[in-house]
Amino acid sequence: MKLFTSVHDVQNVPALVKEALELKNTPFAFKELGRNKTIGLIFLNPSLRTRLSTQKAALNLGMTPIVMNIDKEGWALETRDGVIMNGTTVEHIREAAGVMGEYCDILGIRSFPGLKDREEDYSEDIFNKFIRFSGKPVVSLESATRHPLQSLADLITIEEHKKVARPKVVLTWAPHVKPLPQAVPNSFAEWMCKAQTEGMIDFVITHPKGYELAEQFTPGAHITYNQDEALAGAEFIYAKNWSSYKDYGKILTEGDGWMMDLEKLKITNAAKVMHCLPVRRDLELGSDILDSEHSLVIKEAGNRVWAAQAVLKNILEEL
Ligand code: SN0
Repeated sequence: MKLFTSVHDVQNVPALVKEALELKNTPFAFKELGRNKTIGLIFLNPSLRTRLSTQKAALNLGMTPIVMNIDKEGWALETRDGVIMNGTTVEHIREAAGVMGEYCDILGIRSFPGLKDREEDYSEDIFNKFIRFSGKPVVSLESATRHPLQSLADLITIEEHKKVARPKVVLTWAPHVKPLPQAVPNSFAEWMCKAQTEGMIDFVITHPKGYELAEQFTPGAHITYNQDEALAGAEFIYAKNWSSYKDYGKILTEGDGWMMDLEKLKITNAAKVMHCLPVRRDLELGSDILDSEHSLVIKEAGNRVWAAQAVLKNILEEL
């Protein structure tokens, strides 16, 4: 693997899931693989799980992780080309990424969308510039449109906890007070659609009208505005808020009645409930679920280590 920005960078998804679960059993089996190799983890936005789990994955493989919150600690970054830098930005991404490539063997980048200009966000301009100007393998730690390490951890978690051969997995929109990116649901949908074609799961998406995801992320998914229809008989529920893609970056409804709670689980097949975290209790997801046996959120976050470790192992093997 030379790049990890989406499910399309993975040749064999079931094999990668299996490899991650094997690493979970033998975390230090490849501790020589990353010796004398450096990974730079560059954050333009906040992080808890991604930052800690990717550092831990790198350490398990014998790598040296170096971390920078470039939004707070770095020079103000210019990402546009062809501008005279006589304003507030101090350093161009061409030099910044180039220098990072000198120090690191692998780079991880986190960069959220602006949620103002859809074309700009969906062009993944910042990400593509880091890839181009660093000249090193880049791992997405969440980009404007995707969060593939999260989605891989989600699939690992489903594989680990499933009680039937082909569970029904439901992505359900959740209420929120802030407009959030589509990155997590886009990416989850893309990975689950792939898992569906591999025969691992059946996949359903439910959301209020106006919250349709970009079609490129949902090939073969069953999509319904009727949440009850989606929840009926489900084995895994993935709750997540996102802002509108059509009416870009907007909140269209307060989402009354869309929050998952224990009552809503009655029509499922004793579903396990997932969320990428951070979660706003009793706004996005009921605390009655979060504090119950139905919740997988902590185990899911734990699996972020094995997702990152499987990806880094594959990249290290091709360095
Ligand atoms: C991010 C998102 O993409 O939805 C990161 C998820 C891993 N979540 C947030 O920004 C939550 C912000 C909030 O105020 O709840």
